[in-house]
Order: sequence, then C-alpha cells, then structure tokens
Amino acid sequence: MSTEFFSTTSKIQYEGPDSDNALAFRWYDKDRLVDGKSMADHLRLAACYWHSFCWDGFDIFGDGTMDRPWADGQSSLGDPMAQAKLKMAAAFEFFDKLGIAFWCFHDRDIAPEGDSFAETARMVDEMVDLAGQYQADSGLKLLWGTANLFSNARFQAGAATNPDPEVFANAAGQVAHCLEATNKLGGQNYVLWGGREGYETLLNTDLGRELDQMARFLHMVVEHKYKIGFEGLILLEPKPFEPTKHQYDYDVAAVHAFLQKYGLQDEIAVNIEVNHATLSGHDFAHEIAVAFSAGIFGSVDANAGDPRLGWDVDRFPVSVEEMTLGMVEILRGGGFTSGGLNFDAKLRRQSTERDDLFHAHIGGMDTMARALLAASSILNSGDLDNSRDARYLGWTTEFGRSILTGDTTLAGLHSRSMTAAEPVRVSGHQEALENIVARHIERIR
Ligand code: XLS
Ligand code: NI
Ligand code: NI
Repeated sequence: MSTEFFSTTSKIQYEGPDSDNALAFRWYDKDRLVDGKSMADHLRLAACYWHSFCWDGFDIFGDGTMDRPWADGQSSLGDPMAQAKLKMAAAFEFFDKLGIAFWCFHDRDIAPEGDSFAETARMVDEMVDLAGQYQADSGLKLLWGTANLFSNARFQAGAATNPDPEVFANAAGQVAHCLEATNKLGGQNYVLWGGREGYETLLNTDLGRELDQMARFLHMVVEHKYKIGFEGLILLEPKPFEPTKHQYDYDVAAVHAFLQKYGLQDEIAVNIEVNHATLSGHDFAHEIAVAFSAGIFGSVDANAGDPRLGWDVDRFPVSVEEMTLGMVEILRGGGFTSGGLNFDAKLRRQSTERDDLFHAHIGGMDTMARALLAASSILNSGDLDNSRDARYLGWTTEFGRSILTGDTTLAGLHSRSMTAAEPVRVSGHQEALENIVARHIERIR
C-alpha cells in the first residue's frame, strides 16, 4: 500500500488569486474566516468515490479512456478484493493530497459483489474496516454513505417500489447493512437516491401502490436509524428522471409533499444536486429556497449540467454566479448543519490523466470558495435584503397583518374594494439587483 498513484508529492496549498500554479488553490483558503467561521466549516467539501475512482471513462458508446490502474476494468490483479483495496489506496492518497475534509461512497463503490447477499456483506464489512483505518490515519470524515440500489439487474423495476416484495426485502437488507456501515464510519448523513424508483410506462405501473411501498421502506429506514443509534440525517436526493423516465422524487417540492403525506417530514431532509435541479426545470437556488422554506434542507451535490445536454453530465461547478445565487440561499437559511458540498461530479472522457482529477477538484473548490465569499459579501451589505423587505412593507401595516391573522373575510375585502384606491405598482428592480450581485462577485478578494 505504499505505491503512490499521483505524481503530486505534497498537499495542494492555497497560494492566492494571483498564483499561476495549476496545482494550487487560488480562493479556497480553508482557515480563512468568513463571518466568524472558517471556509472549511462553511463549505464542508466532499469528494465522491464513484465518479473519481470507479469510473474509467466508459460511456454507452465506448470503452474506458482514463489512466486508472486501480479501476475494475483496468486492474490486472484478477482478485476483486485486492483490486478494491488498490482503489481505496488510490482514493485516500488523493483525498489526503487534495486536503478535502470529507468523502462520500456507495456500498458497491468500495467493495465487489459476491455470489450471495452474505458474501457481499462480508466484503463490504472488510472494506469498511479498512476505510475506518484510513479515516483514522488521515483525519478525513465521511459526509454520507449510500446504498447502490440501481446498478444490479435485480433493481430493473425499482428497489422499494418494485412490484416484487422479494426485491423490496433484498433492498431493505442492503440499506440496513449500508446504514450500519455508515454509522460505523461516523457518517454525518445517510443518502437515498432512488434512480430506479419511478416508472417507464403507466401501462404496467400502479403509481399509488408504489408510493405507499416507498413510504413504508423509508419508515423502516428511520426506525432502523434510531435502533442503531445513527445520529446523522436521512436524506432523499431528488431527480426528475434518468435512468427512469419518471422518478417519484422529482424535485424538492414533490419530495416535501410525499414526506408530508406519509408523516416523514420531521425525519427526512433532502440532498439537492445542482444539475438535478436544472433537469427538473428549476434553478439551483430555487431548490435550496424551497427546501429551507419547507424545513427539509440537508446537503448539496455540487455539480453542473451542460446547457445543451439534457442529461446528468455531472460537470464540476465552474459558474461562480450560479453557485453564488445558491450560496446566498444557503447562508440566508443558516448554512449547513450535518450536510456539506459533495462533488458528485466527473471529468470529461478525454481528461485521461490521473492529475486531471486534481485540476477538476481544485477548480470546483475555488468556485465554491468564491461563491461563499460573494454570497457573504452580498448578505452583509444588506443590498438585497433591504430591497426585498421594502417590497413587503405593506404586510407589516395593521391592514396587512389583519389579513394574515384571519381577522378579514373575502366579503369584507369585497366591500373594501368598492371604495379603495387602485393599488400603486412599484418596480421589482430586477436588473439593478442583478448588477448588485455582479458587483459583489467582481469585488471580492
Ligand atoms: C445520480 C445521483 C447519484 C447520487 C448517489 O444522478 O446524483 O450520484 O448522488 O447515489
Ligand atoms: Ni448526486
Ligand atoms: Ni446526479
């Protein structure tokens, strides 16, 4: 395990905005205080295991392209467990050199599948023990763990929403095991992304029944969380489609309605992914604002789509403006508690060198750091909030309050309208507000 996979010999350092060193941070300065809290504590950045260490560049049209001697298709070891250990050595070397605080994994990322449930579970346990040692040695922490309930062919028609209770039971066993593994590694959250919890056609689907099944599944997950003493949050990750044509966890609003219907709203929150927001026809900031207003904000998968590609391309975030608008909502809502920003993001297929992983993460971390600084500058100036408050001023008057407290009736407002003056229209000043955002982004240092 002493083999080094990455040529970078030392940790990536902060060198400031004027640095031309491609392997240095220009904005991410982990100890820098922003509103009394370090950048690292604000952002709680995480790297993901799957795209960065399990994926070698294969796509539906072609083979792997990337130099990944540890990855499944390319390791010459022939022994799946030895290969999984090689992959873990590469991953933790990378996390450590990057100086990122957290990581995230699926059970199937870290360990191979065996011929039976029990054998697979045993291999997961062995790899979890090894991950525990790496965590202890490096100080790296687990932002969240999750069970992969979408790759294995048995989940072709869903896991919790499968028409066959045998598949439901198998998935429940897998989640119990993965939740325990996450707990053992001190995971701060547990995520459920239901990639196959949806349908391809209503011709063979009983939608209402499937939603009931999903709710039952989640109630059991919550029950198990308390049983094993897991203190983290349980998070659902909304996505409108892909791989299924329609996914039940369509967006934050749909998840909130589902949680309320089944009495889960106090137990489960959301993991919002930037490009899933885009795919559902929303802005990233919108999904954050909906989650905070519903009281279910949990964590974020920080990535981006491509404006001309309608699938989950998982680019590393590069748009400071898009991320700033999201960060404004996150800071307004009070910031992260157990959640953080996970780079559920992957390289382009032609970025074949190992060090491209560093370039991608450095760019993503710098983008999030700039967004944090800009958002904090915007909120501290009060520029947006003052004009927002001014728009709602009428609601603070005695008349406005009387409507909201229920002292008014529709009939009362009807007769009032007979004599009241025409309401005065005021400007929304959107362009001026956009200029304010641009100014803060330009000026941060
Ligand atoms: C897929 C999801 C997935 C989850 C974890 O689109 O983003 O990566 O984050 O299963
Ligand atoms: Ni994700
Ligand atoms: Ni995704």
